[in-house]
Amino acid sequence: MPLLTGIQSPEDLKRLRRDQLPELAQEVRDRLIECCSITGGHIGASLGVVELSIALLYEFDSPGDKIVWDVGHQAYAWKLLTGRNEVFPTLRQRDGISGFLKRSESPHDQFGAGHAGTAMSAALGMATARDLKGEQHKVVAVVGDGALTCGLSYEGMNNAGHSERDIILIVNDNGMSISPNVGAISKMLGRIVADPRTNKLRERIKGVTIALGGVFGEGVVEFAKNVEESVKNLFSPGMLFEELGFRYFGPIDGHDIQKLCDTLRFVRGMEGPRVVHVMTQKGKGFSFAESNQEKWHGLAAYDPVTGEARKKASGPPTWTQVFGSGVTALAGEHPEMVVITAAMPSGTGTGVFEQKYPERFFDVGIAEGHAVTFAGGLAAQGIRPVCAIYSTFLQRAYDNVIHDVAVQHLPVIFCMDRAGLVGEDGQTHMGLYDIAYMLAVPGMTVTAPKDGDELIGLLRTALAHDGPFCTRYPRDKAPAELRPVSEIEAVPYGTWEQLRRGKDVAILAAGTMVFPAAEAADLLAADGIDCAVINCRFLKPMDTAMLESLVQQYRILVTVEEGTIVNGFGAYLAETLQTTHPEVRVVALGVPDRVIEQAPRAEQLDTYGLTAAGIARRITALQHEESLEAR
Ligand SMILES: Cc1ncc(C[n+]2csc(CCOP(=O)(O)OP(=O)(O)O)c2C)c(N)n1
Repeated sequence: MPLLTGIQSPEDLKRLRRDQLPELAQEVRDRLIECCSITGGHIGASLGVVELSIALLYEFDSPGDKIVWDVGHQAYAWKLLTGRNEVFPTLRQRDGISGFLKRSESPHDQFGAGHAGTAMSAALGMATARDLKGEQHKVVAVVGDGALTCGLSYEGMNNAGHSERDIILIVNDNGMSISPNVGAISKMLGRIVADPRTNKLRERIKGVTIALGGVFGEGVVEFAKNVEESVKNLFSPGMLFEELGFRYFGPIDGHDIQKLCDTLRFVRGMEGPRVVHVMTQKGKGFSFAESNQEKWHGLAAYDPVTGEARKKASGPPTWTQVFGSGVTALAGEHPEMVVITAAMPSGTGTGVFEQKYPERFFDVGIAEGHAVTFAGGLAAQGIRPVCAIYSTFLQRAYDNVIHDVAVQHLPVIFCMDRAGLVGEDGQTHMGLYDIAYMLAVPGMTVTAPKDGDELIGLLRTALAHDGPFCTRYPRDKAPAELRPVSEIEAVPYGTWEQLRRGKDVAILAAGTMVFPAAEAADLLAADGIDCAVINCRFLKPMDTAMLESLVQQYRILVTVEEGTIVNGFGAYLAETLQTTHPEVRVVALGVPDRVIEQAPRAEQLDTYGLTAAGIARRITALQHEESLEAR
């Protein structure tokens, strides 16, 4: 790869001749395909923006000019070309480079990202800072058409348009979110591209305006410009953007590197808010990724020759699969139930439900806040919505959860996938905060199943419950053999389950920590420490009867949860007991209060002591401490 290996920084890239850029693009693609075949990752999105990444670096001066990518999953080519080619094989590995954008990783990663929809707002913040400081540089936000389903993107555009600030929005339009993109904006973008007449007409009108200027002077030009505007608006693809105050350029073939360079150079030379609409193909240049764009959005390690996964799925189903098939089975018994996803039908396992009940399935786009309020509206009219949203993305909708659901005591069911440690996706995607944020919501029932059957049982409980209800499960296999859904009963509301009796310590475990806690008790028994183990499947409300009996028997209650230790289940229990039973000590085990780095999930669980051995170690140390104190 003679060209790519010579590029340590954008300066090296700029030294290439323009006619060498297609060759560089091919080398970048080859490198992406080769490296991701070992590490896995978001290959499809990144293959789609190879030319765009090169052109941006060729025509702008990063990092002086600020290029702000939205989400960051499509920035792998960007990484290769901004000094990270050599370390690229460490992508998504422990201590390796991030699969998203990280300011600490490179001065070219202007704004940390992982969640969609932030680029426009962050870029406007940077453009405003530039103007306040009297600096001169360009600011560019690169936003996918999927991210244009985020309300936040429009909040930023609304603020930027008509501001007269020098800011460029590049819309990377590949017609896809993770799944095919949804909604009116997506349809509008599709219409723009589908109609070549609009482009020709625009060009002609522009030509006439310029020609009139030459002949008749300023007044007529003004008039002609107004005519241009209104005729353009009649036919124009970019009407929405232009109404928002952006000058619209496009659509442009995002794989034609010469055209991209020409356009970016032209647009760079202008001022004010402007948008460049770039058409790309997800997975470009890799046949498997081109033909199944949803699967190749992001995936585990694969064989680059056959496109097959290197590691075949085996063993029990994932929690996601259990949820997807369970919720589909339950829908037969509950005609009033609907399912909502925010652009994640495959990720949340709800694609199966969509196939069976298309009219009861709603993909609302990357719009978690809207998803929740939409669910509130449905629930207010007697429909039973199930919102399937990753723990990390539901953070976006916290006010909607409180204001639009909980305050009105509406029976919306939140199913939070990827709750807990998420492995290689890293910092931005950790599902570590939902226990804390959901416990704080008045009237919210907060639950966590220990296995697949219990997840179905809790869904049954949720459907029978009059009020907001949430449950959580991780990015992992679901333990236990699954019984047929029809045989699984509802979990009695607000109850815990005592799995083991013991005289020394009671371990109160939540969700994924129940089985490790039970195994820890076995390990501890061999060392003469006798532990009770409680499955606290209801974190709120707690099983007060069982809790009362526990505090009569134990001086130490050890809670274990796969979530931040700050304001988690342990903290909630400690607060509950501090006045009624000050003699009882609550020791909370969980994830420490820090940003958690990428690594395989099993390693992360081990690092934070959330394994049988880790729990046993902590309890042994605790017993030792207690016996020293007692002396
Ligand atoms: C707030 C939020 N919700 C969901 C996601 C999951 N997600 C990652 S990429 C993506 C699709 C983004 O589509 P687009 O912006 O068009 O980029 P593309 O992948 O097509 O390049 C989604 C839904 C996310 N990153 N952030």
